[in-house]
Amino acid sequence: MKNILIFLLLITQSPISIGQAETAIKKPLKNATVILDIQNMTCPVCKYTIKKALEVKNGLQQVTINYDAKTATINFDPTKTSPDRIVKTITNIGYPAKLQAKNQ
Ligand SMILES: [Cu+2]
Repeated sequence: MKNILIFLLLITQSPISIGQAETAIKKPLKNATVILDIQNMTCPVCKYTIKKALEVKNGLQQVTINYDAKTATINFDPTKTSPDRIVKTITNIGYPAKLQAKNQ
């Protein structure tokens, strides 16, 4: 009986350690953040237009647009998009954008 208990203990514990190892391997690479200057935002609704375009075309979820400062702070996965693509997406929908100097 004692042996069976030890055996059960071993088989119930091993999947946990395998699971932890997989989590460590699948951990995503660190995201990057850029700040852009955006022109032509004429009303507060413009920021939602820009956010939507970035979600659809670049798969971006973490976009913070400051209407008063005319800037966008964007957190992105460098393996899925790039600052150049982000700038093009915003510029193409009518809001000329450029990276702030401190990003470069
Ligand atoms: Cu607007």
